[in-house]
Amino acid sequence: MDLLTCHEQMLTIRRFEEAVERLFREGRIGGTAHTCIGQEAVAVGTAAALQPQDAVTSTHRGHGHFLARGAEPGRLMAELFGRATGYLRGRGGSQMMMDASIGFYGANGITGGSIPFAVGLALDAKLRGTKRVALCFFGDGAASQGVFHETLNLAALWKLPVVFLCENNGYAMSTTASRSLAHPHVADRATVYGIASAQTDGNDLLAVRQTVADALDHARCGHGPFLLECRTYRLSGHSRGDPREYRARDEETAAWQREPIARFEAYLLAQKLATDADLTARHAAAKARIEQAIQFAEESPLPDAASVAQGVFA
Ligand SMILES: Cc1ncc(C[n+]2csc(CCOP(=O)(O)OP(=O)(O)O)c2C)c(N)n1
Ligand SMILES: [Mg+2]
Repeated sequence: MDLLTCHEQMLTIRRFEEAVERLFREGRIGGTAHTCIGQEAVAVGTAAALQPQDAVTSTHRGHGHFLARGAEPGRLMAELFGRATGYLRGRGGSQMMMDASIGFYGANGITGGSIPFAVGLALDAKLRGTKRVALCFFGDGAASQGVFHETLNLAALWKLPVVFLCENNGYAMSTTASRSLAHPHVADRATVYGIASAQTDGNDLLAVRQTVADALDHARCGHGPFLLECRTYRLSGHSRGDPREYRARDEETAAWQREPIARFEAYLLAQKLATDADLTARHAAAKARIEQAIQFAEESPLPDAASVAQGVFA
């Protein structure tokens, strides 16, 4: 993925997430969703480093992961609207979305729930002798779930090709990472399992892309799992309608100064890869893409009532 495509993808994600928050406020979509405003560089930097055959598992906050991996905004929006054209024909919504054909093995509403899926995918890759690496996203909150330790242990023991990518956005719902992590660096937990690890600035797209590429290479070459911590900030509320009473507006204002898109744009301008006029046009194009996605979703049919039992295995 070239640098301008990375920029385009980050803008698509930002505008998508802003639209999702607005559509909830307006009562046009139901259920719930967790947006990733401020975390776009983690999703896109990672996608830029992945190879097409690689497998990704995601979290409850996965729209950015999915879009960066190649999901169509219209079909994802249609899923949130519960329409038949959505990725899961409108049955899954935000926390179930998946498309294995683009190597995206699902979001997950269970905190830490997708970590063992990635280990299963990595075991499959190892047994079949493919060059696939599985990468799982999870949060700082999920890092203290028991399943994280159980799977790290097995993955290390079996030397599986898996990258554990902790998106440390500083919060698990209203709890700050400083109140839930005994030691501030999740990456250091790799030591007890004897696996490789790194930390990087998750708001720096180029740093994420490079560190993820190194982690993937490590796993692909047979050196076993890699634990990578990307430090970022969740500018969004936890989920829709979160009044964010647990943190000061000053903290958010300071975090907005470090947000990844403006930061990457400063780089593009400094490197003369884009002009101010280019950036303005790119912002307008991203807005139009998301408006089209909403229109596609709203004009799509609801699932046919006769299909209600399809995909029900109970
Ligand atoms: C097993 C389980 N426990 C609790 C919850 C409720 N819950 C939903 S999101 C969340 C916080 C997760 O925090 P983190 O892993 O840091 O991800 P983030 O929301 O910051 O992206 C919690 C506790 C859940 N969904 N599943
Ligand atoms: Mg978190």
